[in-house]
Amino acid sequence: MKVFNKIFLLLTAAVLLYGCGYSSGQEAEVPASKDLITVGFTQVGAESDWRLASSASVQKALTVENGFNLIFNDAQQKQENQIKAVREFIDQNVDYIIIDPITEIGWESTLMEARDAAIPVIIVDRRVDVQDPSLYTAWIGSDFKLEGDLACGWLKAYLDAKGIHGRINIADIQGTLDSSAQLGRTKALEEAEQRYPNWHIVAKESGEFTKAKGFEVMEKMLKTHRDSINVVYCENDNEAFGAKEAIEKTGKHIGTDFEHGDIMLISFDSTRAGLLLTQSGDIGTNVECNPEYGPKLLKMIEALERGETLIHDQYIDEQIFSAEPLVVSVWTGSQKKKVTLLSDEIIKERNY
Ligand code: GZL
Repeated sequence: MKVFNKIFLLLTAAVLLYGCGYSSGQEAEVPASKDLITVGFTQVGAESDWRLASSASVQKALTVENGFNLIFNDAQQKQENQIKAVREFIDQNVDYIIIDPITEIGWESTLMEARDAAIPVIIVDRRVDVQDPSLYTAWIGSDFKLEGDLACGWLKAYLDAKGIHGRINIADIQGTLDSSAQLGRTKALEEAEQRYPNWHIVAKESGEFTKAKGFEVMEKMLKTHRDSINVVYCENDNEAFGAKEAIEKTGKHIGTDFEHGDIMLISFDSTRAGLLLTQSGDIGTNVECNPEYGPKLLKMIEALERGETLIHDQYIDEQIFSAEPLVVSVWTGSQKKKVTLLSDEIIKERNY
């Protein structure tokens, strides 16, 4: 713990205690001046249900009770805000910096500044694209290309099982451009289009991982492509919620009966609301993107405090969900993954 932090914390505790009305003479439990680990965390923003769950997971884990002083920064989906926050963390001489990078590029100099200040950096969820990976101590996140391969593998298996071999027109509502999640999920769809001659991506635009933008982009796509869209590949649930509203506004039906003009949604994140739409059949398949990083980050920092070395890159485990019994497993081109058939219990357990 840096001296600055100790003084800062004791002053903060004193202000908080006074402000919390401990003037009643009640001996307050001043947080033991135990050596709290100060962590600066710059989060992408609050753009989606997934993001809110990711923030809650970290805030629930890195608590004073667990020995942490968490400084949380919401970058509001602007990389310049994240870079500014990292520099402030460095000025405050925090013990660790955690970054969930909005986009992969543009991190070299900021990470060098943290290294020069001898502050370990952990990258979480999305990735940074830097020449020298030793600029950060560890990364833990999702395999976004695999997520996309799972979604495309499921669609292929479903179409085959239904005997649908004709032209399939796909609209891709992408995530935040240049984010790892968008890059991986889009790449998987583009590769699938190359692999399957009857698949055609007829529209592609960023819905910025939000419901509002998803609605706007879907409306525009429907105006341009009218009845020719069969599948909408939504790169997260909030976009799917917006797309569903836009489709239903035109009077079109969401489902898998393409011959009669149905439009099928595919989505990512597997939030509770997303899984409910998957259970109802509005979303054909929903690929999980696990936001529960808090406990893992806590363990990683505790290991570093013990002087241990971390595995540099760790993937977080994720599933693929559907309510469609026709597809029991998916071949992604490199691995076979069992499809989790949705149940009320699974949805009840989903807390975000
Ligand atoms: C993926 C994460 C994405 C989610 C979106 O790990 O970065 O960002 O899929 C979120 O919901 O906005």
